[in-house]
Amino acid sequence: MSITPEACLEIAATAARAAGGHARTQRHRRGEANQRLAHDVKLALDVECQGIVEAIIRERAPGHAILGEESVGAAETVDADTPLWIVDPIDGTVNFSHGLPFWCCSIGVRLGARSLAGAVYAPDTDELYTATCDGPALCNGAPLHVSSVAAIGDAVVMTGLDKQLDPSLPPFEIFRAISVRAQKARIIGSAALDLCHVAAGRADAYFESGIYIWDIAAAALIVERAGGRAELIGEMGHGRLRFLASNGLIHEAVRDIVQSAFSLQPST
Ligand code: LIP
Repeated sequence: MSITPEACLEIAATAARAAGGHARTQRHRRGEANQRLAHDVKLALDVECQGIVEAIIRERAPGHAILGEESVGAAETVDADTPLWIVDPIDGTVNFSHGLPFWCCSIGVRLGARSLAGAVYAPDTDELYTATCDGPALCNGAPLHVSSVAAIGDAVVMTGLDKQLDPSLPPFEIFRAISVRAQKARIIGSAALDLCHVAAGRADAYFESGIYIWDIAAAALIVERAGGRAELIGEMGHGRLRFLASNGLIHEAVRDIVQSAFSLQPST
């Protein structure tokens, strides 16, 4: 199934803008919840936005596979020749549900293990972050580049707290360990936006444990194409991931911090 990365990006950007625009204009309905969990919420608008993205992909890229946060399980048996569209219709759902501006629509496209394109649209700032596997990382058309911060003590490190939060488990330890060593640790509650901030050089690294592929599929490519580094550190089962991205210069330092906090074996 042949499609160029540029064509994927055009579709992903169109779909991200359409879904993000729908959520923005319908934000007065942000309290409509299908399900409320201890540390998460499933919004009616999340499902609607997923539907908007899927309709655009199915029309413009028929036969491609789709894996979405709100349509999980639909794309578990994808062959290596079929592009997979990985969708988080509203990343930062809890922020959105409270009216905080840190949320976005994230769409990544992969062929096998290779990322072809990614688009992240942040409606409240009207910022569209994009990249293809062979093109530059851009924000609203302007080139992005990671920071040149080389010392962990000068770094801002974005992180997040696992949805399946248990105060006795490591996320608080991770936050403490990063806070002690970095200039600042920050939690804004949208993994895709965290990664875009790394790509834009506003933050220097991002680490989170317990996220899913749809949180990072688009923006990890954007970090890499902005000159940074993205690394899957571990898989926790049930699709949950430990993921690190950085400007490249402080990558090992952050990895050492989180691995010692988790008592993991160093990766090879
Ligand atoms: C969220 C992430 C956030 C993380 C949350 C959650 P959602 O995605 O982007 O950074 O801390 O646990 O995964 O659920 O809003 O799409």
